[in-house]
Amino acid sequence: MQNEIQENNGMNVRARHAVPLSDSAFLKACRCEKTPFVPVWLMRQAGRYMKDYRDLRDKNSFLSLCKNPSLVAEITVTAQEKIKADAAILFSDILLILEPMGMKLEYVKGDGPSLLVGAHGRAPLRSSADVDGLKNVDPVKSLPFVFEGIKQTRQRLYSAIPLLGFAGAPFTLASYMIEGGSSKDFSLTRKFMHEDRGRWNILLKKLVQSTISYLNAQVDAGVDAVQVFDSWVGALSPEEYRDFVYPHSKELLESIKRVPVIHFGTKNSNFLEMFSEAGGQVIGVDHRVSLADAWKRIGPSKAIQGNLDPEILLTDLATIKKEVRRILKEAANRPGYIFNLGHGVLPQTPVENVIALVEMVHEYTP
Ligand code: 1CP
Repeated sequence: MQNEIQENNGMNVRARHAVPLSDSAFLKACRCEKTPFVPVWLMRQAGRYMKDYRDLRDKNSFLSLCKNPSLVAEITVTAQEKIKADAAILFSDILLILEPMGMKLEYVKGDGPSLLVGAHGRAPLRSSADVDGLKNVDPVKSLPFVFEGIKQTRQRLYSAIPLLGFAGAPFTLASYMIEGGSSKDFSLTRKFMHEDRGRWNILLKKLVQSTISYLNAQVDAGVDAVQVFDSWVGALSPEEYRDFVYPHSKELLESIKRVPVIHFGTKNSNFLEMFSEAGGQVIGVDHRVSLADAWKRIGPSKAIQGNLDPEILLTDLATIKKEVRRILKEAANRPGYIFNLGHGVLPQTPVENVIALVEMVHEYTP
């Protein structure tokens, strides 16, 4: 079984990665170059669906895992090796940067993240004074565990596997600060935005400045590409995206120059062109848009990443295979394609299905 798994597509795992890192299928696809197989990795590939992670999590809080570079490296590398993904993503979280900006960050069991203003957590971000009080982050000083985690991961990861760093996009980060945590309708965020455009712009500028320093410091520490997650941008109308978010995302995305940038969003298919224009060499699309349509609208100069519905991984292997084939057919051997999900792996996903999915993508490739 193991041999069978390793030798799909006439290539064993070593052969697949017996190239210098810069010629890895993932980095080639980011540059829209032809690849010998379709590279695949999964958002949230290191996480609660994996027993190895749950075992570590039983003994440690989520934040203490994120702040321990040796465990960060272990979780990142274990996930990549277990599922044989063609890239690893650093184990961390988009919300960590909000702590040194002056927010109290907690992960409450069952309720998700909580974000409140001030060291003692007064209330969610609401006023101009709250915005004015936010600090610009010097990431090397305030998030040293992230960069040490990158260095240790790079040492432990197979040398030809690219390592991705990441950050939240300014809209998605602002939404957690204003809502005080996760949200379904983002109504407080949109109210905040419409009520006082000046205050909104100051907030987003602060987030952009800190995130530029943060991502550049990740590149200095050794990541090979970065992904910017605008996970909740689909809450906006096209006009709201254009007026309140696009200029800020553009400034962030254009400021990261040394590695490929993946710009990911969900539920944004009615303003995908604008989202793509904001920046990123690779556009991450969700499962609510077809790849063929996304390509027409994004154009041939950018690579595309996506877009299997994560719920499909909760079904059976035959269904997964059917969907994988459909998506790969739509990708049609186009250079500049990275297989991924439309959003992150769900916690209840069977790990065998994830392993099988990666194999199916590798096998299918002509
Ligand atoms: O309880 C636990 O064990 C914590 C669960 C967990 C994990 C494993 C959280 C809390 N974050 C993470 C890791 C994480 N988060 C990674 C690295 C692992 C990997 O991808 O393999 C990454 C890239 C993220 C990014 C992240 N965090 C995003 C963007 C991706 C997405 O899913 O849209 C978002 C929105 C967050 C916020 C967050 N972190 C954690 C929770 C519960 C939430 C809230 C999610 C929500 O609002 O629905």
